[in-house]
Amino acid sequence: MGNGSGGGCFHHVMNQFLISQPPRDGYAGARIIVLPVPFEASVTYGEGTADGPAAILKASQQVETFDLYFKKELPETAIFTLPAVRSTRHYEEMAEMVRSRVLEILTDRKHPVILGGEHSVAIPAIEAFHTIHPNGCVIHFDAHADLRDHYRQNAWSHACTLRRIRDLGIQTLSVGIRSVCREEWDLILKNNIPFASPEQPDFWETLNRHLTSFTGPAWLTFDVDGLDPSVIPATGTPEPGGLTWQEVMRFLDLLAASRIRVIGADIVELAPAPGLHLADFTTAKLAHRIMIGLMASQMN
Ligand SMILES: [Mn+2]
Repeated sequence: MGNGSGGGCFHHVMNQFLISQPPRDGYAGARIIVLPVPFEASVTYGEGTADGPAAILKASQQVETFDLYFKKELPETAIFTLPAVRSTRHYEEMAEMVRSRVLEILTDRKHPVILGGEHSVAIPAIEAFHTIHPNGCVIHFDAHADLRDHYRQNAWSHACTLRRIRDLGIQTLSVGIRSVCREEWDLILKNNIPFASPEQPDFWETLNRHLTSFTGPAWLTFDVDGLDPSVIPATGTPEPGGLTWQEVMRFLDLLAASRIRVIGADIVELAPAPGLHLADFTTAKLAHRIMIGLMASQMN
């Protein structure tokens, strides 16, 4: 296991997103609250997602605060990063901490942005979102359907994330999917689960049609393996045929132009690897784009 974001000997590691020092007005003055969750328990292939949050925070120091794509810059006080949740390998222990933090952030009418960690960190965050926004929906970006009921006897595996979210009765839209098992495919057809796959020729048309049928507050759960592994090679379960960086920008654009208001987000499954710091930087830039493109417009 790597050093994660814990460990007393890593005080020099930057602990704020984008900036080196906490903003002047701290949590109270910020509208976007970053919560690092270095949780990794159900890894099935490559390891290392526990090191994701620290790597993203470190790489974010290199991200330009002015965003050329959306031609916007957030005020210096807009983003505040909380200390990482305590490291544990027990799902329920992590879930309890994430659920209560996210509930508090949403109650304070701020935007939570979780940095994972494996994908299961999204479940308690979305439970909290669902409590505050019972009519809200979930936009799910991923290479994998994550609809298995169990995986290796574990109902809280990263392979079951969307299944657990749908168990809450939340409307979902999966984007980027290109790996589905037979059980998942049967479930998609039986329950008419909305998805858009880059393996299908009408991907953009399908995505657009679904996006226009969704309204209201949303949680964006963003697995970086939805991008092509040539863009983000440092992830546990890479899958060829993913979206390019430009295509993800187009997706964010469509989302921003829709009637969906993204309230909170998680960015998960980065598994930093030596020599692949481009993946850390790309993930940090992506997290910033999500804040600028989808959340800043709701701030005044
Ligand atoms: Mn995935």
